[in-house]
Amino acid sequence: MKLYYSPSACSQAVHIALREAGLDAALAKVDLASHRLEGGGDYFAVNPRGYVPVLELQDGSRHTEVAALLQYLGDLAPASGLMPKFGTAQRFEVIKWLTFVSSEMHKVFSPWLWHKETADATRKDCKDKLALRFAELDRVFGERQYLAGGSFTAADAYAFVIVSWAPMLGMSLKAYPQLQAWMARVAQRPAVRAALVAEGLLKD
Ligand SMILES: N[C@@H](CCC(=O)N[C@@H](CS)C(=O)NCC(=O)O)C(=O)O
Repeated sequence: MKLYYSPSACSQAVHIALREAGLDAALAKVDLASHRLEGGGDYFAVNPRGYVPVLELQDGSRHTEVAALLQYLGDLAPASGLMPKFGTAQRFEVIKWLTFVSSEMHKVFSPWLWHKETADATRKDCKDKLALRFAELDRVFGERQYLAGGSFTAADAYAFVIVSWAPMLGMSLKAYPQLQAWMARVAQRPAVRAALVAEGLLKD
């Protein structure tokens, strides 16, 4: 497999899942400002949308959408616990949170808050909405250790990356102590640390 990624981008959730699942993948770094591949090449030729992540499988097929990729990888490695067994209430819970993170958080941050040309009113609306989401997660983590219950799943990998963008956009997490404690718990996982080191964001 090959993962097209950019450091700190949402592709990091897939990167973390690969490592949690113990699956081998080559990494291809993309510069999202220029949409060029490290070492040369037009990234639009890989993904006409210009987005990371793209996961390339052994057969050469290329696949997108963080929430779908996380489910695929979790299913390849059932022992990882990333995706609970098909048909269980636990799996339903994980899929629910993956969808929530994708539609209610990821796409509120991105593209709006990353683009300098976003109007102040839009920026404020996005930040207000995200503050509500952080408060909700803070309440959730007051009751459970991880998003879908007592153990780390694909939903935590996704939420971790998206919440980690908050400080980069001037949003403090100080008002959400349970959310901060969960971030610290996830950040300590060996697979998460390894992904951050490989992306050049953390020293070994
Ligand atoms: N729906 C896509 C969204 C992916 C996405 O938003 N990727 C961002 C980085 S987090 C990106 O590559 N942006 C580059 C651009 O806007 O050109 C998914 O879930 O994979």
